[in-house]
Amino acid sequence: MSRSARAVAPSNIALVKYWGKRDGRLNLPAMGSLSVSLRNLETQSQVTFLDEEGDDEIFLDGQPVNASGVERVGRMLEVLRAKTEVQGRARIESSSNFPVGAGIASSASGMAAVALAASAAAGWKASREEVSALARLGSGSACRSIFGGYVEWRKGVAPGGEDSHGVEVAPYEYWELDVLVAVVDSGPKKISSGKGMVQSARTSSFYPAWVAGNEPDLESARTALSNRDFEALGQVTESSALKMHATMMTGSPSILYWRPGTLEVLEWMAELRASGVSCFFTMDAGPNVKLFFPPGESVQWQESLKALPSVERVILSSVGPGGAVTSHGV
Ligand code: 2P0
Repeated sequence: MSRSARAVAPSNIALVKYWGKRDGRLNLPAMGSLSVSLRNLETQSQVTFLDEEGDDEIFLDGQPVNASGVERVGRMLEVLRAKTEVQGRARIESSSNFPVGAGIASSASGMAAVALAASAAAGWKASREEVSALARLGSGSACRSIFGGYVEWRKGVAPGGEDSHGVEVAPYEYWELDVLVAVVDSGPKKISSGKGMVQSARTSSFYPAWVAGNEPDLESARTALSNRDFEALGQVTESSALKMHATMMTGSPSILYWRPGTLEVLEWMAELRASGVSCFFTMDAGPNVKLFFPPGESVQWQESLKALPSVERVILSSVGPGGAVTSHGV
């Protein structure tokens, strides 16, 4: 008797970033992070456990996933097979509604959707925190996409990672900030986040300062969030993104994810802010820029952002809900 379930999970963008691991196999972070889940940027996943032996089959947007994807999903399935009765091979079909591998946290939403659907299909009676820790095995930042709104991923201390999972610190309704994603390059990135962060930790002389600044940044972000202080949240968010990119750039070999379009968008935003508009930016391990605005205030800037020569497209988003199982059957 095959069992299947379907789930959806959002992408997320960190305000206070994760960049460095204390355990690569379990994706245990060297620091905490705080993100928002993004509306309109999501992955749907259908997971079926079949009554037959054999290799798992994993597709993303109709194409078989690469070896790294198979290995990462395999880590989650191995845990589920150990915790439940389910034994047969899995068939997984996912689809995302945004560019994959371009620094819009596609692995976060993809792995979170698989973790939710696979847990439900396997009949695992788990808390959302346990599903979040499972998603972390697929991709570190995926543990945050299980939840909606403002999500903190605590570093944790347990060697097995049981306490290293997402925690919803405020629901999206608390402060529904607008987000414009300026896509300046939708191609896949040349170096994965996983490899990049190992390289930064090993070789950047900035890395110790980056780690030391994490707890003060988290504290500033928590305070800004509890006061709904847009400017203070913007300051810590931009600082965390720039320190992370400085750490990447100063490793050996240097990693530079930025493209000319990245700077074009940053300059556009600086001019907007100089004219009195409230906004701030962040970026992930990629060239695309995410711009934050107070609730309901982004749409009027969408067209002029889209008109920049290097902007391929603009995605309208906001702080939104978390992942969910959408159907469940035998
Ligand atoms: C973050 N990023 O906090 C940071 C900021 C990218 C830049 O987490 O190896 O796909 O699976 O743990 O989570 C992207 O890295 O890396 C990421 P793994 P992951 O959102």
